[in-house]
Amino acid sequence: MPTLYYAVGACSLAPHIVLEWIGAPYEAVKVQYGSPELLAVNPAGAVPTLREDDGWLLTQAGAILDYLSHKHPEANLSGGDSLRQKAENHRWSAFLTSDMHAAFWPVFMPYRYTTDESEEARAKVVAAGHVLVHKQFATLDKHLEGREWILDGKSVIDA
Ligand SMILES: N[C@@H](CCC(=O)N[C@@H](CS)C(=O)NCC(=O)O)C(=O)O
Repeated sequence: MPTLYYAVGACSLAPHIVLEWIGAPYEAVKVQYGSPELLAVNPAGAVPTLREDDGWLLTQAGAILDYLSHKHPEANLSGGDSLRQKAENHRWSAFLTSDMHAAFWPVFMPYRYTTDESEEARAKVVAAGHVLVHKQFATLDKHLEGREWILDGKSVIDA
């Protein structure tokens, strides 16, 4: 049974949703960022991290989502197997796990983006983050116009 290491309000929600969609047994372990328990399975101290029964560990949300969709083809969550459908999967996975995800960091962790500890400096970093987040959602909104799912049918990318 796979184990998903997750944190509340984090991007680990995506593989968590996919594990629920798949419906096969799994264990969810709630962790704190950078805790010894998490560092033991992921040197970055970050979630999501997936552990298989034999001890094999997989990090990076995009890789975990791709792995789960191929491990459970019966769930039909890959977004299609043609060359272009796979390319679209990679495109949106990269967009969401890099462009979109990174846009949120200045909003949630502004102290990582300035050495100025004043409230004013941090507020400016948060404001810059909001601009980035709006930009990324505008790209996603435009793509979703007239579509129900990001790829061809419900897929791990929607999670
Ligand atoms: N590129 C990684 C990023 C993972 C990541 O940064 N996750 C956040 C939660 S949304 C985290 O655990 N952060 C802990 C930290 O930065 O200390 C992925 O896509 O899985």
